[in-house]
Amino acid sequence: MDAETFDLLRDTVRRFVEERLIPAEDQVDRDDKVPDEIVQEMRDLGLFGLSVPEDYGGLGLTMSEEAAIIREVTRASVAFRSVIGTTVGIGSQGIVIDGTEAQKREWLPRLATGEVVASFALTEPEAGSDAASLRTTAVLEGDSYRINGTKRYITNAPYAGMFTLMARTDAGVKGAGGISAFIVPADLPGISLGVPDRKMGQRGAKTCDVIFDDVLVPAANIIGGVPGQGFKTAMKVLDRGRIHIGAVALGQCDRLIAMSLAYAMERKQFGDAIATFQLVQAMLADSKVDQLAVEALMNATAARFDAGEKVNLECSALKYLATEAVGRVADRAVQIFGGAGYMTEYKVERFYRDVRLLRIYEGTSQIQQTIIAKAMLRAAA
Ligand code: COS
Repeated sequence: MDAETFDLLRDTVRRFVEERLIPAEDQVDRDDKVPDEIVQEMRDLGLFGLSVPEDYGGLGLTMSEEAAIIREVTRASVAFRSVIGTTVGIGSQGIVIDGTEAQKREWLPRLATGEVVASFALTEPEAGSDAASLRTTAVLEGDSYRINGTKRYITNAPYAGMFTLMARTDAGVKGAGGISAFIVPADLPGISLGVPDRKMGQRGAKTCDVIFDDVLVPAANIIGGVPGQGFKTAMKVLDRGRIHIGAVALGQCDRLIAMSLAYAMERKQFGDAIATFQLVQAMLADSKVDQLAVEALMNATAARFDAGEKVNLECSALKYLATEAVGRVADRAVQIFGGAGYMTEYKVERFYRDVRLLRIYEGTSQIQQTIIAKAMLRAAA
């Protein structure tokens, strides 16, 4: 996208966040749902199609541009990002990265408009961090696969029109090599949803189990057409997703710092605004340093990703740095607000709970550390 059009898009999103999303945050928290009219406005703005190439009806943003837009969107409650998150990110990108031309033509245009919501189904009751141990089976019968298994904590499953599903097509291969990625339309017979999960935070973002009971999926729905490649597809999707989550953490840092500053300048104790006290200034400064460090690594990693460099170590480093940083920023925000920080009406306690998930999903901090260290050891060997 040319710079001028992109600036226009960013300004439009910024206004939408200020005028529509932030004022609706309390309602989303109360109702545990993003209002339908806001979802429609997100469709109208093209937000579901940020990462779909223009040839397939999307905006075709680069990773750097996508990260900048997601940063704007996540200056509001993360529940809004969640509406588009799986369709822009992990749910669609398997098709974009590894899909056949026919798969792209069939699915991407409807994902780009938001007509179809995509979900990513990797995690299982007994396969979380150890994704390669997943047990969902896909057994070839004629020209279809019969799929059985349960997927857990699947974001947007209640709204999904399709799942990018990882299942074991080769029972003889225990680890990553036996796994294939499938495009599974959500209306196939045999698919059912568990009850919605009750969570620590992120009210308005929906997750639940998805149960596959003798679901027949055409063999032509294997992403890229070749069985056994699904784990690698999932890893490539997650690498990219980790830049996206870095942007989510950064947007939340921006918001929390703005709230902390405003409160510190207005709240008076000992006859002065608490922002004049050096111990409060130290907390503000530490949060600014965290924000600047995340911003620098995000911009550098996204730019190198766009240049086609191999950056999986950096993707993990960014996800790790950004999500731990926003945890610290949220904790300081609660501290700066003092007693008010613990009270629901001041909102920072909600952000504090919301951002806790960022250090866990799409690969825990500990998984990122092991990915980074393994890459270092490989390079040194
Ligand atoms: N890009 C491309 N290919 C990759 C890759 C990447 N980033 N990471 C791994 N692979 C490939 C490897 O090259 C290897 O292929 P070969 O067998 O041909 O060499 C294969 O995938 C298996 O890799 P590896 O042996 O490293 O896999 P492990 O089972 O050790 O697991 C981790 C790797 C732990 C990194 C992986 O399971 C993981 O990311 N877990 C976290 C899962 C997660 O994020 N879950 C969140 C829920 S989904 S929102």
